[in-house]
Amino acid sequence: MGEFRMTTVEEFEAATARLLETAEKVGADTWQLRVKQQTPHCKFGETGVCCRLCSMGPCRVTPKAPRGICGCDAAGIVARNYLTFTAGGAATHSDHGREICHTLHETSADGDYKVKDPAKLIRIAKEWGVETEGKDIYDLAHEMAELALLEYGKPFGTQRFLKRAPEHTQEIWAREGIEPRAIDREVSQSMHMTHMGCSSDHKALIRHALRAGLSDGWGGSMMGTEFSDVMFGTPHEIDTEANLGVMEVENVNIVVHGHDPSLSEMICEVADSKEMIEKAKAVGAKGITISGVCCTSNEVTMRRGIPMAGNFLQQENVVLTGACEAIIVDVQCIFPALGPLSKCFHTKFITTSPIAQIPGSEFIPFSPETAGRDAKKIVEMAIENFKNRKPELVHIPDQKQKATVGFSFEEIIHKLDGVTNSFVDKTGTTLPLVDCVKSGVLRGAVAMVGCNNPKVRPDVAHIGLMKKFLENDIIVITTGCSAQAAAKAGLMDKRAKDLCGAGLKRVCELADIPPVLHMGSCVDISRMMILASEIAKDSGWKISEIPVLGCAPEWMSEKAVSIGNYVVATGIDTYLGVEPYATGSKEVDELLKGGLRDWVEACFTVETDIDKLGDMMVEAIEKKREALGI
Ligand code: MSK
Repeated sequence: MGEFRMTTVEEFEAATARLLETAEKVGADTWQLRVKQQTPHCKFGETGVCCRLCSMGPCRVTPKAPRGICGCDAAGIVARNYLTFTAGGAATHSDHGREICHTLHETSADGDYKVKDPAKLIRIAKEWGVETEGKDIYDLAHEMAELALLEYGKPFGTQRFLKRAPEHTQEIWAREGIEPRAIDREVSQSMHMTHMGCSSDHKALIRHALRAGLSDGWGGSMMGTEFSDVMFGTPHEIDTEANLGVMEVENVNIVVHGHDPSLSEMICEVADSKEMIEKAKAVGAKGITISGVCCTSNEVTMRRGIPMAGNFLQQENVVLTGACEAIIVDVQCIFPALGPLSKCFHTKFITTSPIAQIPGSEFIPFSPETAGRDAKKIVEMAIENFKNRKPELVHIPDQKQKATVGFSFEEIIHKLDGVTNSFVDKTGTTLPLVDCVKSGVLRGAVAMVGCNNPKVRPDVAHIGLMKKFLENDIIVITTGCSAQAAAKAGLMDKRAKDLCGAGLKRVCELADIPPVLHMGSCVDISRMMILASEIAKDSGWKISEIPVLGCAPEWMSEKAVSIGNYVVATGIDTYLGVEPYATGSKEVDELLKGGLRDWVEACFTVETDIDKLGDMMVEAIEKKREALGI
């Protein structure tokens, strides 16, 4: 297997420093420079007390001026801002889910999009009470797509997937009045509540933030994940690599970035064709390398083993290599900076969605109806661009790690079945895992998610915390840019088991898994909700009693706040390394960091000292064990 060595954050930084020299040479602007220009940040904004919801203001609340012109106090202003932030995230994730449902509606036996996991489609159809017997799989796919789309705007009832949660959790949601109804309704009501002259009661606003978040996690995101699996395949264990060294100097390099797999799946299909490889050879390249950034990368790595070039704060680095023929983006987390930056190189910056149109890009609208043709056009543009490289600017850092990925909920269960005989005699459940936790072989689990944020030294929090958890026999499941940080460091290499305590190391050996399990993209945090629910049902514990915690140490986006809300509302204590803009109101701050426990049995903890955050989490897991008497 060879000797294993982690890549350190210092080594990441040295690679970035070398790329920044190229940036300086070509006069490119980078986020490192812009952070300096934007620091210090506005304190009113940072604490959430700036209100610009009407044109009487903007009002900024201070001890001397404790109310806005309309009379709203700090608690009302902070809570309104928190709710609009959440609604932005819920809308974004859910709209991604909606696009997936539309793509499902386009599937056909001879079309660009097919049903790759019919068993999963049938399983969900039965769960939703849809007759499946004797139905053509594509008729069923279209029927399910229509039903799924109705989840966005149905006039009555609540989200269909809520029934997947344990009864106790469903009772809490009903008791607290936070069961999400139609997804668009929860987002729309958020905007209505925060409009001038509507809600200023901070408790009502935060309560609705939980509901809007739940419409994302148990609605839009869950449909995004489930129907992506139906079309593109449910992920199973697969080997890949991570970090900028996955780009290959002699190949045409195409980088996919964003979130929606509909486009990237098609790009991968086309780029893999004999025709395109021949074309690449005709322009002097050896072949085509597709790699990814952010969650589009996670989607295609989970299902195809496509290598991960990097996470959020590395998106400029892929262009700075001078070896990126095209960076193709769909939606979300795309720096507008890629426009001017790509102009300093030969890189084609291609936007494809009307939702994310960016100056300095070439806009090639992509739609599920013409997917194959659109993807071909884009790949051909990248190939043609190979000859325009400026060799003097080419430098790909020699840095990459092996990673084993593809741990969907189904794959985790499959892996557990492999060790069933060692623990308990029950296949197809989470019981082997529960048994490990009960016996103390595993102390618990942490769901690590979220972005990078320049407020935290990039990747340091993700990797440092993961290492601490592994040493303490706490298994890590992860998604999003956190997953990519782990992969770049080497923590998804099975040999990383040697970094674990004796118990976790044994579990990794028996189950043949790495200690950090890649569960997918940001919408795939819904997989984590399903896992937590199944553990609760199998163990008889409430979700809030399981020694499992959520953690987003470097989060930055509205989506992350929406996620935080639904993870907490599902009963999982969640730890953040960056403050949400809520410290300007003692009432809101205390509600988020404590009061929520009375509503949903969990709350947020924020600690910007990452070492301390890790210690608090290890202690919290031990406390949960103690409370369970295990
Ligand atoms: S991509 S939301 S920076 S995790 Fe999902 Fe990464 Fe955060 Fe975007």
